[in-house]
Amino acid sequence: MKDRDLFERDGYLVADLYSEAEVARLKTMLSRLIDPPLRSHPRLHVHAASGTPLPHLDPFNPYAVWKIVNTPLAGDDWYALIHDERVLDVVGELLGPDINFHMGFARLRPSRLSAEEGWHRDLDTDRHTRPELVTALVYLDDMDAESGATLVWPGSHLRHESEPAADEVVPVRARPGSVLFLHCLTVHRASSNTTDRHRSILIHEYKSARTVELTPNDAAFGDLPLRRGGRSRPVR
Ligand SMILES: O=C(O)CCC(=O)C(=O)O
Repeated sequence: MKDRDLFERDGYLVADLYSEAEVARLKTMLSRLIDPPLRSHPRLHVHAASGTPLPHLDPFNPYAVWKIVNTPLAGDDWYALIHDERVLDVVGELLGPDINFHMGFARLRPSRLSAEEGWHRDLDTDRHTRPELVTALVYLDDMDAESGATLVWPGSHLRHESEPAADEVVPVRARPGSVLFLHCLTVHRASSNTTDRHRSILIHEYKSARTVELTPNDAAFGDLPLRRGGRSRPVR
């Protein structure tokens, strides 16, 4: 089945896009933001649960950072990441040739941190005139049911209900470097990390150029044009 058909049926799609070496580089970039938490830019928000390092709990993430908002502002390498052609090719297949950026952030789940966020659709918070947004979640760690896999309700982008029954939920099992492409109407949630292993996800939201935002937010690169007519805008 073609990517687009799968996406239209299930409301999500998983693709292995980043190599082991690329994931190692992304983790180094992430480590520079969180250890210690970077406070160099007023619109790059690094949310840490601890003011002092607790390396015995999570050596990769000693300050228990759980969210970073506006990651594309963190440096040129972070900005380049939102232009990744492999990601844009998939997004283009799902949304069409004219693509804008919406926002970028990271969700980290230090070991033993429970997930507070409930079932939701991204369009509920990122309100737009048309449901033409796709969220790309780049997994940097092995994800399984115990380490805080993202839980999705397949097909829920075509339904009105907002919570699945237990047997309708699928945990997204992914390897480091996998990318989950999620329709903005697909019901999903994070789950708790009950292991000793750290788990991080970089999250980039893309949208078609014709959907218009209804809830203004302070996303650093909201509405940045990325592709027109299927061609990327050059970054110099
Ligand atoms: O952390 C996850 O697994 C999912 C993140 C999520 O649901 C979101 O940021 O909207």
